Amino acid sequence: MTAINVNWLHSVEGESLMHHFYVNTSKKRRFYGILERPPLPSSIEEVTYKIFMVGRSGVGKTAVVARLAGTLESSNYTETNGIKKTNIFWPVKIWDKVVLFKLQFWDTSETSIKKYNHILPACKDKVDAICSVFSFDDATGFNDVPYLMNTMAAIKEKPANIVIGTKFKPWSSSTIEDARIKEFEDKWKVKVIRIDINKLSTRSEVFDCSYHIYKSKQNISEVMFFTKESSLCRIHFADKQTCLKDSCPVRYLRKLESYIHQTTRSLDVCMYMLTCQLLSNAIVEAHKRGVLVRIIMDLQMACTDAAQTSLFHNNGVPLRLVYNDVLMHHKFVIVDNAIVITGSTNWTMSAFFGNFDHVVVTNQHLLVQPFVVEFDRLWKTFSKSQEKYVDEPSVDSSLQASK
Ligand SMILES: Nc1nc2c(ncn2[C@@H]2O[C@H](COP(=O)(O)OP(=O)(O)OP(=O)(O)O)[C@@H](O)[C@H]2O)c(=O)[nH]1
Ligand SMILES: [Mg+2]
Ligand SMILES: [Zn+2]
Repeated sequence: MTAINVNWLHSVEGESLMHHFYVNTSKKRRFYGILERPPLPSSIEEVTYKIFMVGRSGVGKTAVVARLAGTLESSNYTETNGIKKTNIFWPVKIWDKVVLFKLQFWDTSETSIKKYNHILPACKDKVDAICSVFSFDDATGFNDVPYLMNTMAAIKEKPANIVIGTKFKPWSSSTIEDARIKEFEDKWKVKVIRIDINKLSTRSEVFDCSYHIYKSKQNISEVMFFTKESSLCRIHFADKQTCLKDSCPVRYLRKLESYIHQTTRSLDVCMYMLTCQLLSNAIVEAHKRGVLVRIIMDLQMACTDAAQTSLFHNNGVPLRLVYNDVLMHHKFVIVDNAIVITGSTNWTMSAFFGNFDHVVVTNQHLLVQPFVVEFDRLWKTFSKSQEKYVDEPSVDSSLQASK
C-alpha cells in the first residue's frame, strides 16, 4: 500500500469520479471557468495552488497550460498578453483520502512584465509554486532554470518548484542529455516533467504537477500512540486490514510503511532494534529502486535471531553496526532529508502490538535538520564497525530475551 496510487484513477472509485473531468460524449477534458467546480461530494477536500509560469519567450508556457487543461488547439505562436489564468481540477488519492487539486496557473510573458509594473507583483503574490519552463531544443535555456528558480526564492511563502521541459522527443537524442537532467534533479531536489506533445494522455503530467507541489507544501505533524490494547489488533494484521479504532496499530504501521514507499532519494535509519519484517522489506524495496539507504543499528541487537540484519546485508544495503560500551539506543528515520519519524518505539512487532510506545512524524525543517546532521556524524564516526559484523557474526542468545 503506497501513499499515492497512480492506478487509482482506473479503480471503481476513480472511475466513478472521472466523468466529471471529461465531456461525456468525447475524450475531451471538461473546462471549469471562474466560480465553477466539479460537482464532487463536499466531503472531498479541495486543495488550491497558485502556480506562476516562468521561462523564456516562446518556450511553450502557454502551450503547456493549455495542454494540461485539455484545451490545446492551435499550434500557432502568439505571445501572451497580460495575465492568463487557468484553473485545472484533478483528483488524486493520497494515502486513504481523495484530494481534489485545483491548480490555478498564472501565465504571462516577458513583454507584459516589462510593459506593466504591476504584473510581476500580482503573479508573485501568495504564490504556492513556481513552474520553470525550458525547451529540450535549447540547451542554453536549460542553464537558466536554476536562475529562474532562485529569483523567486526571496518570496516569503517559499513557493515549491516545478520544472517542465517542453518539446521532449523520447525517440531522438536531445541537446540536453539524460545525465544532465538527472544531475539537475539531484542537485535541486525537483523532478523534471517532460512534455512529449505526441503523447495523447496528460494524466501523468497533471498528476506529477499536483503531487510534487503537494509534497513540498504539505505540513506533516503526526503523533501515534501504541498501547497495551494494540495487541488486540494483531489478529487483523495478517491480512493488513485496519479496524475502526483511530489508534489501530495496523493503520499506523501501514502509514510508516507508506513513508518508506514514498521515499525518492534517501532513507536514513538509526534504530536500536529493527525486527519488523513489513518495514524491513519496505526498506530493502527502497534500496532496490535506487534510494540511498543507510542503516545504523546497535550491534548486539542486530545479531539477535529476530533481527533483519542478514536481509539488509544480503541485499547490499549499507549498514553500520555499532558496538560500544554504551547503547546505540536511537529510534529515528529520516525520509528524503525532509521528514523525521522518531519516538520511543523500536521497529519491532512487540513494540507495535502491546507496548506503551509513541512515534512522532514531522517535516518541520527546524526539527528535521539536526537529525540530518546527527545521522551524518554518526555514520562517519562508526564507519569501521560494519566489518565487525561480517567478521564476527556471533550471537549472544541471552540478548533475545530482552526483546
Ligand atoms: N513541438 C512542440 N511545440 C511546442 C511545444 N510546446 C510549445 N510548442 C510550440 O511553441 C510555440 C510557443 O509556445 P507558447 O506556449 O505560446 O510560448 P510562451 O512560452 O507562452 O511564450 P510567451 O507567451 O511569449 O512568453 C507555439 O507555437 C507552441 O505550439 C512542445 O512541447 N512541442
Ligand atoms: Mg505565452
Ligand atoms: Zn486495529
